[in-house]
Amino acid sequence: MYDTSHDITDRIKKLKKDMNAVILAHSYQRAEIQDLADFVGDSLGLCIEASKTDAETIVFCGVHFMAESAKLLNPEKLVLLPEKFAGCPLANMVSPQRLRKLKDEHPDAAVITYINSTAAVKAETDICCTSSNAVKVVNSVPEGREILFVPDKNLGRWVMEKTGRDMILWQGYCPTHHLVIPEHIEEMKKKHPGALVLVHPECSKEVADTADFVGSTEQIVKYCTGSPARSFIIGTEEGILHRLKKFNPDKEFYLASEIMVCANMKLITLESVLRSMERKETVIELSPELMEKAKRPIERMLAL
Ligand code: CIZ
Repeated sequence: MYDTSHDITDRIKKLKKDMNAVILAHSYQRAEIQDLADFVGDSLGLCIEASKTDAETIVFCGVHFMAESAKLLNPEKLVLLPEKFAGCPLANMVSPQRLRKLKDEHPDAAVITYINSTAAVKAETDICCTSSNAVKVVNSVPEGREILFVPDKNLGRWVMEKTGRDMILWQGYCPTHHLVIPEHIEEMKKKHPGALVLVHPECSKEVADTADFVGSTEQIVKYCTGSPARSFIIGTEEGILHRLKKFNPDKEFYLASEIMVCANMKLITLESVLRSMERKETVIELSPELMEKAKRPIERMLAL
């Protein structure tokens, strides 16, 4: 039993050394987890950082599909997810069986799958994308070829607008982003006149249309850090505010709506990180065949 967060943090740091581990935290994690981590960022950036280290163990503070991606890109490393029930509702809105059925109906289509998906769905995919590179990935598909875009309908619609390409959109969505409505933004604009509005492309069209900038978490951080503006209304998961404030202590950041908190992301606590490292759980295990198939669309994306 440990009394204070200070004790827990010291214990985690010792275990990290003993296990030759690296701690990765997604930008949507709790502040204390971000402060503990070796790297903080988006899911793909974190997996790439991990592959550059000589760590033997990756403790992935994020949700299940992210830890799977870390395993795909670091097959020889032990990957631990501190909370086994930290899932992603968006990733769970598509199954490989249902995707195979849609592919059967569109046998010539290219399948583009958002990184927010399970390894089993990635295995059914031609190429992956992130919210940072989705436009580039869609533009890489030859004109005239049909595209199935999976699973986020909001990101897909936004990319359609940006590229002028028509796509068949899987009807999935991230509840944390999709449930925000323009009235939330209007209310925040009234409270904070002059603040710029930045939202994630997982938000609905109605919300994206109210924004000064639409982009991924990394693009939002870059935009705010480089902007001469002093205050910002942020339409993505609450955890990003910690990073934004850290990089920009003299600027003001306001969450677009108090509903933008992902309960799955917040399952991970200092206590669960410690428990996970002590007990070596939950280990991410994928069969060699699945790894082989699911890695290919990520490699294609990275090669672009
Ligand atoms: O790719 C990620 O990590 C997510 C979930 C969103 C983003 O925009 O970074």
